[in-house]
Amino acid sequence: MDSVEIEALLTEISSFQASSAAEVEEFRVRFLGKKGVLRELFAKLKEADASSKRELGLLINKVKESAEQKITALSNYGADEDSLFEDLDPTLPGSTHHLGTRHPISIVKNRMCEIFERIGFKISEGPEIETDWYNFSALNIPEDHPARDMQDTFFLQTDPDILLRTHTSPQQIRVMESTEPPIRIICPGRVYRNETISARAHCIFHQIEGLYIDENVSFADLKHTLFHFTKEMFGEETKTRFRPSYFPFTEPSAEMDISCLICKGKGCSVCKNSGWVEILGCGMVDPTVLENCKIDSKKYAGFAFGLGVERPAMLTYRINDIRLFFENDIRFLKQFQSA
Ligand code: 2NM
Repeated sequence: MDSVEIEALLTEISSFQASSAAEVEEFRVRFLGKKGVLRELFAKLKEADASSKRELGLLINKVKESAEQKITALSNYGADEDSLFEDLDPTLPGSTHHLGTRHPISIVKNRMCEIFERIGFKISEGPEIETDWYNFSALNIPEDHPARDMQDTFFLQTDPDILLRTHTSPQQIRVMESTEPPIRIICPGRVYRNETISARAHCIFHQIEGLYIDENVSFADLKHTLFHFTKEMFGEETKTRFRPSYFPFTEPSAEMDISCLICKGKGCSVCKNSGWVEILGCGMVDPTVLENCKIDSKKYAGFAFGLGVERPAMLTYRINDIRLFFENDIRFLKQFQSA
């Protein structure tokens, strides 16, 4: 017996394949059986020269291990196959896959975006961490405006030029800076305000803001666009009204109310008995803002609007506490089964 013969056995073992349990058994008997190859090898080892005993012993052990491993591998495979057929009941119903649910804020945000996309607006998303210029200065918000207060905005402590955006309009500034009109965009996203958290207010919420810039854009275009949105979003029978308002970045400015979805305008606790619910702010983009973005305000005009996602979502799904949106309680989330 020499190491060449043993190497040949090792090759035989590693290349062995079986197509039935009987063949595996035959292999087992050949190598590990009472009169098997290994018995024989160990017997011969006793007679080997003292000088080569150690080396041969190691090789024979290797043969034993690889034969055992091969049998384990093949018999596992065989057993799996057998039990697969034994245990399989083809009359059982198939296993169902549990689908996740979309977050109600995403459902409502997507519906809002889709309404505007259908009339030619493109979606544009930007960073949540912004600079003073994009969030405030470019939007004509003065140095002493209360929104710039530490109480209202989250600033980076070591650099007050860096902040969490308080609206998505900074993205509209970026687009205006880099795009020649016409511009028709919707900017959805998460925004941050340093509010005391309650059932009605949270320090995180979601907004979509719209912007339309071209030659001869008028307030009538703004109203028609928002009327169309309201009817698509809340139903054909929903009424709208405009109230004059003020924003530093638009002139003139307005807020838009819709007839209360809960009481259909009759008066209830949600609309505080007024029959109306405020849903958005809007106006004609102030020429100062256009010029800040190097857009010629003599040639171009535009309208803009901003609306929150949480309030319409609360009205749609009859949710009375805004905090539910941010707790990720599975019992809340799994109620929003959608395709
Ligand atoms: C609002 C209300 C009114 C607005 C203005 C702009 C921009 F970038 F064009 F100046 N974006 N969004 C705007 C106008 C937002 O939210 C209540």
